Amino acid sequence: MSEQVKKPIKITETILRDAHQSLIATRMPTEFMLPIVDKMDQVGYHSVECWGGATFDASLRFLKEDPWDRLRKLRDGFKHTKLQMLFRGQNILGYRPYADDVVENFVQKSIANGIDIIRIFDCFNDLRNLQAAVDATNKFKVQEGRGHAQVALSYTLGDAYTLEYWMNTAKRIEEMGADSICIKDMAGLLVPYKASEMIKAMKSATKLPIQLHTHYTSGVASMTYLKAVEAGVDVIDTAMSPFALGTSQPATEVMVETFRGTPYDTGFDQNLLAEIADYFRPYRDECLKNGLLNPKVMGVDIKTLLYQVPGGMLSNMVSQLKEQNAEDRYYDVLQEIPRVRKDLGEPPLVTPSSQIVGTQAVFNVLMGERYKMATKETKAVLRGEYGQTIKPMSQEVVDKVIPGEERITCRYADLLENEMDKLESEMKEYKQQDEDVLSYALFPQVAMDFFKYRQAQQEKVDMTQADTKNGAYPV
Ligand SMILES: [Mn+2]
Repeated sequence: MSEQVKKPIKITETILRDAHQSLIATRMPTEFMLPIVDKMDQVGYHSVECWGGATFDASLRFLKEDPWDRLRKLRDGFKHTKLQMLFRGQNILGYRPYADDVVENFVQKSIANGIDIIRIFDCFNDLRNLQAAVDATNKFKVQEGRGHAQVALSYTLGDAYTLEYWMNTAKRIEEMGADSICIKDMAGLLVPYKASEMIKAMKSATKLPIQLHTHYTSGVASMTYLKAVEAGVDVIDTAMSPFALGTSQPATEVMVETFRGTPYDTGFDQNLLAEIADYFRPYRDECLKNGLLNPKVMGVDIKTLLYQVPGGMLSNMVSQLKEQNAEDRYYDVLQEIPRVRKDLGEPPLVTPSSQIVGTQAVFNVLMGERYKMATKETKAVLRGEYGQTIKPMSQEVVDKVIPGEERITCRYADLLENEMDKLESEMKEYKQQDEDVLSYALFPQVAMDFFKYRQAQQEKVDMTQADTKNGAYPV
């Protein structure tokens, strides 16, 4: 063999979505993003992840911004780079399963407003919960001339999650019409040599491109990327250094330099990357100063490997315990989490299953008796509404929590009536664009508060203009 064939590794930049979601509770405002978009657009990224996950909720709830407006502004700025979003399958960007018409409508509006790649995952890896979103993407791909359906497998550990399982699932994803596959390792559980094994196995099972997404939480992520790239992975997710590492992704500049001069060389301009990093660094310092960025999330948390709990779930749990004045039960809850996970059929722990398992574990510990109280969501999981888990759920727990209730084995959304009309009728007095119905569908209360705020702002502006004529300036 002479020279090795060149295969530049492709990079998805996460600083506008997962990086700030993981480090500063998704608080980066649109106005801060826009001035650097032009430079980011010149890098040559495979895509920029900028939407989905918690960005939607946090925009409406905390930043008082219209998430659709953010998407349109980013689309205007990124002329050459694909925009990517994260999508929770049948749960869309929310926390409950929606009817297919809402899923389809959301996909259409996401693409129409600027999204190219939709990364779709299900917290149980139940592919039936991904089909509607994949079909919708394929449908509007034709109509909008844009759209790529990426199915993401939530990576987790357990006896049932064998190489055969991942290979079979990869084949089924190809059959369902997806354009690519992502291994989504939300807690940083995938260690380097396992990644190598897994990528090789999945590459032998499918022709689809494979992307790897991980977090630095357990400290192994950049080594995991190195082994995955050597094993043939096509795309990796990284974050610009000021918002990299810790609970975020490996640093973009570091991975670029790692592969320089190898067949995987990205060809990115390190000076350009440095200019982009210079833009974000003062914001990082500001976040450190105002407490938005807690140094605690920046180190290595090896407990994540022991308990397999994603970072976001740990911080939720800590605040739930704090509210109950029960911080001393932290380790009891940590040990209860794997037991609850087992009772519920050993699903991956990712939104929303992570919150469901975490909250139930807190209840089980604080009530002094397991499942003495069960949340609405735990009951829904046990009834089969969130889909099928890899292992059977505990019969004992089923009998205790939902005695005598019917359980379903079909795809839950098949039982749901279309919802769009009903949703629209509930909020129509505030509707200013079709997308508002979708915001309301996902976060009814939060969206309603935002609509009222938006209206108040608009009226204030009108009043000021009116009063300018009279020479009055009401505040
Ligand atoms: Mn992530």
